[in-house]
Amino acid sequence: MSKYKIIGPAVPNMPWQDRPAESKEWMPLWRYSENPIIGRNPVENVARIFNSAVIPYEGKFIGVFRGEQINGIPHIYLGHSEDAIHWEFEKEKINFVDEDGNSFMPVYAYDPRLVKVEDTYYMMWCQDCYGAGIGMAKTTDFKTFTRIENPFLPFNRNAVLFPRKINGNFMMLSRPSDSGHTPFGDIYVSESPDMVYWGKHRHVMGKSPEWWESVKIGGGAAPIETDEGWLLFYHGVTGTCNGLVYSIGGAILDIDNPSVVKYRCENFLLTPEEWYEERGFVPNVCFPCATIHDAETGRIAIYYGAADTYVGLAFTELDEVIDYIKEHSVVRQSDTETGRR
Ligand code: BMA
Repeated sequence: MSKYKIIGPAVPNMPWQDRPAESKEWMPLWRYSENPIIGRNPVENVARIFNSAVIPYEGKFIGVFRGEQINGIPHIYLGHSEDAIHWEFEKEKINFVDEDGNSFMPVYAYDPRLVKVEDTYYMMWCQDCYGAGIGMAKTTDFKTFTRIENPFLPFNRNAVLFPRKINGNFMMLSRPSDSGHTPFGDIYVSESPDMVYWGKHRHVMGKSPEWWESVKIGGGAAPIETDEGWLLFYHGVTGTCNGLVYSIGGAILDIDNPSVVKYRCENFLLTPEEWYEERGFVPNVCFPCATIHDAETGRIAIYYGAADTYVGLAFTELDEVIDYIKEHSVVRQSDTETGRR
């Protein structure tokens, strides 16, 4: 009998691997043994795919992938998969259109997230907005991607939509900061009745004194609805004499007021340890952008970019990860002082 419940559909064909015997049982996540699931030069003229989002679609899986072209400029590529592990990519980057169907491409696009709300799939990414800003598009068929209004002023990154409206409004996490290699950043939440006008901006949680997330944090995968609250996998960044290190953290937000942090794990859930996380275009990066999860079994697969070069897959189970977050939870005043109550 499971202790906690994922609220959502069953995904019986989701990727899964039991915890391997050699994995430390006190660690809440374990890696897929065949990582990385996407290697170098995966598409003609694309050197690396990483920081990407996937979702169940018509009994199979579909995803939006950050493809670093061989001119160094990132764009988003569509991928299809039967098992959410082996991916086939379309050769051409996604051609975004405006509402009249005319091509409307961002100058660059990276770190996409993909979230279904009701019958529509929304994609959000980081793009040029005279500095780093958030771009958004919607699709219902993964053939036409229509851009919608930019939700926030620059500078901002890591926009992550909640998978359903809350109190009648769309809700989205984001991480306002400055342009360039942002030296600071907390997670905020904003609301919109129509995906055009966003407001009621609230602080959710800040960087913390815990060293692994002491520089900045940012939303990762779309929050998972559970009977304990919204389970959020996010990234936390530390600074070293040799550059930044990105790890995966976990928190649980209030189900009706997600600006309120119920539990926040003081330990990272996953940090760069494997060669594909430590070695690549940017070393020491684990950057979560999506999960696939099954309400029937409580299984969760986390997709994360590794070293700005590869895509890795890690697994956990709902009971295990929630208990771990609760047992190691430290919620500080900076996570609550301006939270909506
Ligand atoms: C961040 C983003 C991510 C990237 C990370 C590490 O600022 O640009 O796309 O994975 O840096 O380079």
